[in-house]
Amino acid sequence: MTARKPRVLATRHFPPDVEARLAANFDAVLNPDDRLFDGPALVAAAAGCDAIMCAAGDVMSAETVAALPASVRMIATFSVGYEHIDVAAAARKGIVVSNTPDVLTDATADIAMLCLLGAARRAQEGIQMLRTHNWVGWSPTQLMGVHVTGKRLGILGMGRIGQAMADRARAFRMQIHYSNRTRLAPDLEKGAVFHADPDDMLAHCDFLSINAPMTPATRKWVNAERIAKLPKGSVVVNTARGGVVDDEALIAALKSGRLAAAGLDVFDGEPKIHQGYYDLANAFLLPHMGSATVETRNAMGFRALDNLEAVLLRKQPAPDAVKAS
Ligand code: 8YV
Repeated sequence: MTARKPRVLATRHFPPDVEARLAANFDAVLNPDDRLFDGPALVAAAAGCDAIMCAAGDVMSAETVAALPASVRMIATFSVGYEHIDVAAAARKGIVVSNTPDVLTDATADIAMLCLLGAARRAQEGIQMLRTHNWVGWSPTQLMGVHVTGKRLGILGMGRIGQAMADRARAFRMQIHYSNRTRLAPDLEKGAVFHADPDDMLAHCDFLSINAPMTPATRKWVNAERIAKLPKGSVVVNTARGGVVDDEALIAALKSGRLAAAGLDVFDGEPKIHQGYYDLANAFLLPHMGSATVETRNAMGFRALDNLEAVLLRKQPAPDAVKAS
């Protein structure tokens, strides 16, 4: 008799190569229509499942995790961020939680640089002018933006993505400042200026890039008080989590000209983003595309599967198990 394959619920429609491997190795419950599950629907869909492969939009609150069927032994999220999962609640039920670090570092740092450049160089306004047939020709004062080369970039959160962002910015001869829970070793720091207190970094930021995870400590970290510490005319970039920014404060600073521009790929409460952003010409906005390359999304899926296979097929620890922060 052949052993039953562990059953895995895929909460989203994942890339074809990822779903093919999922279906080959597990009894896969797929979601080809990519319908979104709320908590109760997710609990119902997980009936009889050994594990759940989810993504960042799936809110796994303590309540939802507590209500999951006892058969669920693992939650593998198709993301590096895992603030959508109550990891402590999962641990209480003996559920292993894994994420997908490393594989989306470059793609996300690329989008961070795109946001930085797009915001600084008024790409949003230029595209709009051209596509609405309002470009009447070149003019000496048209769409003058903020110069990037040689400016100071402050990075909040110097993990993998922050470091990859710094490497890209160095090619623009930017001077890197950073703040991180721990100071990096010199070979990783590469001459960047460390600020033990992130508030002390703000005065040195012509550009501020948020690359820190969403935690209770970073919730609405970019607020009115901190924006006031940035040099006038600086640019804020966020490719981490929308909740790290106080939208009201950022929008007010963009409106008043206190900040020159913002480049944002992530939003609090996305996809229902603050209405104020739509009215701002100086906000370069993307719909959470940080990891959206074929190679990266496949790598994320394979990394989630590496974890599922280790735990469910080989009875080994999850290589990317995460703990409650
Ligand atoms: C993912 C991300 O695409 O991995 C993350 O944490 O923010 C994104 O790049 C998304 O979260 C999918 O789950």
